[in-house]
Amino acid sequence: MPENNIVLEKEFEKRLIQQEKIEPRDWMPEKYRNQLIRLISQHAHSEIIGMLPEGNWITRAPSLRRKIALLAKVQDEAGHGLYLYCAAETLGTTREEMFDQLHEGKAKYSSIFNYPTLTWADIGMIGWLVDGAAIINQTTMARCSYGPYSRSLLRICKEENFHKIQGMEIVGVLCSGTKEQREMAQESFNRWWWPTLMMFGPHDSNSPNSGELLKWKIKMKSNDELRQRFIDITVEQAKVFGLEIPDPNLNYNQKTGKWDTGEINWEEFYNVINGNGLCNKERLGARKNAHFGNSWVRDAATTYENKKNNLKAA
Ligand code: FAQ
Repeated sequence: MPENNIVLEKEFEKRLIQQEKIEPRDWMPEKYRNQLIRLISQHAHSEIIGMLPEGNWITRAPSLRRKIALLAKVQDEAGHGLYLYCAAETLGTTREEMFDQLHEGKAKYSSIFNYPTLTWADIGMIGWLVDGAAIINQTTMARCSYGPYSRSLLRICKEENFHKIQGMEIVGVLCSGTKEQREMAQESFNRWWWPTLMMFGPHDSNSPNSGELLKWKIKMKSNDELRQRFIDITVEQAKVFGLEIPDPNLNYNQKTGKWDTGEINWEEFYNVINGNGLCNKERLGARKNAHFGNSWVRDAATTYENKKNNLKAA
C-alpha cells in the first residue's frame, strides 16, 4: 500500500473510533466503498423485489381498509428502494449498473422474498415477522459509519415500525377469530418462521463479510446477535397470539436468559440465495418485465429532460 494511503487509512480508522460519520467526498478505503456498494445495493434490491409477494394480495385484500393499508405499505417499500439506490450512488456506482447486476442474477436480494404468499395470513406474517426482522437489523445499522446509509435507515425504520404494527394487527385479528382463522394463522406462521430466521444471514463462523463490516462499523452487531434478539422478542409475542413455534427443540436457557432454537436448514438457505428457491425465477422475471416493459416511461422522461436542457443551453 502506498505510504500516503497508510496515513489516510490511519486517519480513517481514527474517525471510526471517534464515531464520526464518513461522508461521500471523504477519503475511504476502496474495500470499504465496495462493501458498502454491495450491501446497500442488495438492500435496495430487497425492498423493490419485496414489493412482489405482498403486491400479489392487493387485489384480494379482504376489505377496503386492508387494501388501502397494503397499497400504502407496498408503496413505502418502493420509496425505501429509492432512498437506498440514492445512498449507493453517492459511492460512485450508477443506478444502471446496479439494475444490470440484479437482472443478470449477479447481485443478491433477501432470501425471504423467494417464498410465496399463499393466504391472507401471509400478509400479516410478513408485516410482523419480516418487517420485524428488518427493524432489528436496521435500527442497529442506522448507527453505522456511512452517513447517507445511516440517515436513510433512520427514515426507513420509522416506516417499517408502522408496517410491523399493521402486520401484528392482522395476525391478532386472525388469532382471536374463528377456528379456521386461527388455523390459517398457524399454518402461515409454520411456513414463515424458519425463512425469517435465515434473513439474518449465516452463522457468524460462516459469514465471510462480517469481519470487515464490523471492523468498519458498517454492521454494528453480528448476524447471530441480531437473530437471537429477534427470537427472544418474537417467541414472547407468539405466546400472546397463542401461536406455537414450529420448533420441537425450542428451549428457554436459564443460564443465558435467551431462547435456544433447533438448527436452521442451511441447505435450504444456500439453495435459495443461489437462485433455486420456490419463487426466484418468478420474482426476477416479474422485475425484468417491469423494468424492460416500461422502458418507454424512462425514455419519455429523459427525452423531455434533455429537450428542456437543450432549450436552456440554446
Ligand atoms: N438473503 O457474509 P454474510 C426488508 C449472502 S429488507 C440473501 O453474512 P453480510 C424490508 C450475503 O449477501 C431485507 N443473501 O453477508 C421489507 C453474502 O453474499 P455475497 C434486506 C444473503 O452482508 C420488508 C453471503 O450470503 N435487508 O426486509 C442473506 O455480512 C417487508 C454471506 O453472508 C438488508 O439487506 C439473505 N438473507 O450479511 C421489504 C439489510 N444473508 O454478497 C418488503 C442490510 C446473507 O458475498 C417487505 N444487509 N446473504 O455474494 C445486511 O444486514 C447484511 O447484508 C446481511 C448479510 C445480514 C443480510
